[in-house]
Amino acid sequence: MPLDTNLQINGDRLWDALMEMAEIGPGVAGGNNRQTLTDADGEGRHLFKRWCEAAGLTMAVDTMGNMFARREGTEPDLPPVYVGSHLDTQPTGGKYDGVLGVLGGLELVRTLNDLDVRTRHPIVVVNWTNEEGTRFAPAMLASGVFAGVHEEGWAKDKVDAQGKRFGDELKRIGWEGDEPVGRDRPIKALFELHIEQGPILEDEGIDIGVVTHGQGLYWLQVTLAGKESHTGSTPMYKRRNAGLGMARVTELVHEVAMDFQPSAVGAIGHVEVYPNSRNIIPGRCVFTIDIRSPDKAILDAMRERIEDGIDVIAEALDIDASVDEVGHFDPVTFDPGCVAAVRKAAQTLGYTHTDVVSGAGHDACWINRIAPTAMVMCPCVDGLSHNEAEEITREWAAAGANVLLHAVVETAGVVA
Ligand code: HGY
Ligand code: MN
Ligand code: MN
Repeated sequence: MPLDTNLQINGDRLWDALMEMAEIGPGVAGGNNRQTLTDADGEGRHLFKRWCEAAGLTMAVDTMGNMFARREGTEPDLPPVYVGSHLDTQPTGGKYDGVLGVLGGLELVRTLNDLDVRTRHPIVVVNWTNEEGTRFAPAMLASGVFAGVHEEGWAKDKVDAQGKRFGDELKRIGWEGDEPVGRDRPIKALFELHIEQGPILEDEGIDIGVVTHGQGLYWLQVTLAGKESHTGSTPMYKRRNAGLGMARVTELVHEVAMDFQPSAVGAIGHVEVYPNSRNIIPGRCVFTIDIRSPDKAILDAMRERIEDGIDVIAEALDIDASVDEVGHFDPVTFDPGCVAAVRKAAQTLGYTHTDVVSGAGHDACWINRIAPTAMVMCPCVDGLSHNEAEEITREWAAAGANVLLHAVVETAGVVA
């Protein structure tokens, strides 16, 4: 039974929730710095929990801090339909990356409550811990443990730049739950609403992205070791300059990505230079290469070209090089049935829509390995994200949440 197109979320209430959440962990330029397992993350979790409980949901938290807010179905034993994303942000993040997916899920529940719509399957709204992977690599860490990709102890031993351990920080903010992660949580399907974080939808004037695939990714942490020495008195021929090596690897990553256009991207976003003194030639540089492609063969070919190139650069500069894989997932093909539900919802509601490949990684990419999963995307201004100036319109937020609502409720089954 197709849902009535009048079944729509309350766009103002969703927008108000987004703005209220954005007040927690504010950035310095209008965005957010609510990094995972910080006090601000803890505060945002408490706000989300209060809202969920006020909406009649029961909250469970697992041992990785993943939050599951359940709306009962008329058939409680049926596997729930999950909807959600992440509340943690980049250090200079926007107000909508991840947050729109979590609060769009909450708004979906609030709307069903308003209209007293019951579904056969329960609905669970999720906040996944540490999607961003900035403070603790890799990204999508807790959804990865939930999906059985990472081992829990390995994840909890991850440390941040100050040497603080993930497991200790989770305890410190009081959000280590008692539910064993990943166990006894059957999933009928999962839908994640997310801003596109790219320019396609806005450039083409399209309301909704029906996400059919996601790019694959490698995060390669490189350590180049040369020799610290005086920038003034060391002759050029005697230098073992790790900083020069890092510059050449940066250029190499860009060149390799450009060689595989249009199906590749590459950059280095994280850099540590030692001893980082104005008049000492860098003795050691540690940095992370981020390469991505929707094509696994291209992704692997890029990695091989870059690793071979690093050896050549190290040899030429008489420095030592080591490469550690600190993040990886293969390109993702989302569940055709769930993707069709998203497409049908957009059609029913009369939104313009197009199939897209997600450039960014998402928790849905891991959950797709264990349950039927799909994503809904809305445009963002100038395709900008991972920048405090990240912006969307109320209309885009509402359209995305309405498509999410219809896809989820169709899948969960409405009880007349
Ligand atoms: O890196 C990503 O794609 C995601 O934003 N964590
Ligand atoms: Mn995100
Ligand atoms: Mn992000």
